[in-house]
Amino acid sequence: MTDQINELQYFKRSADPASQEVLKYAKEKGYETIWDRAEKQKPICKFGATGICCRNCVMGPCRISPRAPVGICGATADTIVARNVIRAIAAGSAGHSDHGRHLALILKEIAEGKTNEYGITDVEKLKAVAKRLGIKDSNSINELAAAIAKIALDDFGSQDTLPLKFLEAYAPEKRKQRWHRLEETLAKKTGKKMGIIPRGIDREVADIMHRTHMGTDHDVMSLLMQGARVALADGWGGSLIATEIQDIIFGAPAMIQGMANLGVIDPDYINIIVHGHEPLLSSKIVEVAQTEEMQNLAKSVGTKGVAILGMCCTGNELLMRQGVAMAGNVLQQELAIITGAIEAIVVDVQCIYPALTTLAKCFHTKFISTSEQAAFPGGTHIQFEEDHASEVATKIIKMAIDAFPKRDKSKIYIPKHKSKATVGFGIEQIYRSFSGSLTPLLNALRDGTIKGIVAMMGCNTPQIKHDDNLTRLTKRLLSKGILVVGTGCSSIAAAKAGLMQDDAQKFASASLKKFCHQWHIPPVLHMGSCVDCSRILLLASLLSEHFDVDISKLPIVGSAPEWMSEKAFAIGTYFVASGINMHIWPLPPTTGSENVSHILTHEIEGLLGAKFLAEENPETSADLIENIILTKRKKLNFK
Ligand code: SF4
Ligand code: MSK
Repeated sequence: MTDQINELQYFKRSADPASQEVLKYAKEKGYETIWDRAEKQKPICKFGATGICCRNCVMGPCRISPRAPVGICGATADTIVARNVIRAIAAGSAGHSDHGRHLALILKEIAEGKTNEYGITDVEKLKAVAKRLGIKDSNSINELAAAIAKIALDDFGSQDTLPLKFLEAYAPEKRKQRWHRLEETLAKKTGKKMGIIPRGIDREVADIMHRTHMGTDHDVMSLLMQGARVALADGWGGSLIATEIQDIIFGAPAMIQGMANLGVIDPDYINIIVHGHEPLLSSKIVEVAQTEEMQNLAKSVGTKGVAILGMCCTGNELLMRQGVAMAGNVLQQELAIITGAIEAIVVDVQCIYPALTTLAKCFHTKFISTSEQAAFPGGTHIQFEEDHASEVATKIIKMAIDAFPKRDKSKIYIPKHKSKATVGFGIEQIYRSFSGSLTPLLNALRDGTIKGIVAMMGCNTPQIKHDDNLTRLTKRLLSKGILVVGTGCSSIAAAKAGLMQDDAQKFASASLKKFCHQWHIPPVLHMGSCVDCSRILLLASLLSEHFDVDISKLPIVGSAPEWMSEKAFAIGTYFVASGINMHIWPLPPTTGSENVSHILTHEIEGLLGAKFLAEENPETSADLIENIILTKRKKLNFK
């Protein structure tokens, strides 16, 4: 009986069978996971959860309660909640955008001939980006690359009142006009300048740190508009720059077959997991691991070779370009180590649990951090220098091979589960899939073959049964004839659940199934990593131009039903600010202010044409999303 109850615990923690198995095994062996730590944090602090705790100066911390309805300085719950939420959006935007900056700097080095480690793989994409940015055509690839890098880097440092050049070049005209009109309306109505069009990526992040400093901006609308502005600097700036330059350097994704889930771990190999967000080092590790020298070295210790496996968005970058097998999404990082067959987990930045260093010590696994920006006490740090990328990659692979003899066979526990996935649907591949034109997709949307599009994104959190909301919501949407596109950990959940293979058409409505069958696409399209939510903006932008309507009129909705990171909230905010309604769960820490909650879920729609909606139950969420889509279709006179 007790065993049965224990078993139920694992079903409650994750919907993914591979994770359930390893969770059960972890409990038996006494390995602590994020779910155990989440239990220890209960009950959750209601001040933090509702956003009414302020630590912006040391007169506090202040907490809002019936006894103390304002902070020591007089800041209200509205101010405190709005300040906290835009600081979170700024942090998320900074994370994505800094990723973009690294790529822009590398592109500059490539253009100047200062690195032999990276080059331009996709000349066609380079030319397309240059054209889009209005760069004069040139026969010199390096000149084009230099000009793109300069515009990107200028967008980071710009102090201008003019919009970012990337946003100017990529955002649809109707949306830009709406932003301009909003700025004018707010100025007229309030007598105060409130900008939403980003001027410089770094400037908008710094602006938030400044205006949320004690005693500065206390007006909710003023604060939230700046939150929308920094998010737009992320979506149409930093993230877009990351996506476009990664495509130039590593190649725009093309349809490719991959595998996902813990079952991809093969004990016959030296297994190295690459985890985090940036592809600069991880792609080099893949490249070096394939050399005869490394494979032979791995064979010399009695294995079949070296295998590189992905985790989270670093994994997504490699999966969609090179078909590198994906070990799992964010909640599975500890579970991968617990399989006992991982020689090294190599991390760059973001979404990496510091608990991994302690867990890795229970095994022979080397935890290796590599970024100047991310240190992990208890781990091994090998500094990544772009100029010595091959050398660093070689050192890491050798360290993993050296760890292998210490692998304890009795500790190996690998679940069998893994699923095939067809991935790599960047915009270029979407065109390719429809024989070079968007017309089939446009017609399908118009005649109701496809009712609408949902952009599924975001993370997992132990507060919600792992992958459950994501997969149930996705299946329900497919059954309603709604095409799903995905990024980040949400797309890994779909891949693991088999929703990115032909067979998944069985979950789709008859018309969506026929459409997918006709064009040989799965009903859930993998569009990449978290920064690649910018690809979703571009898809929306293309549809808006083709249908000649603002993005807010399109039957497109975003959803992050298991989100946890500040970056996910930044994405949700730039979706809303770009005119895409955004479904989220869990609730963000905004419920401590009725005013802020009302603006985000109601009033903002009148200003930007979209809003946030929060719902936990995936089936109810699907109904709400469908209703939004049907309303949009009606207004567009679609069948
Ligand atoms: Fe308290 Fe105001 Fe300081 Fe915040 S800024 S901690 S509300 S005194
Ligand atoms: S990795 S931000 S947990 S999607 Fe992009 Fe996953 Fe969320 Fe990190």
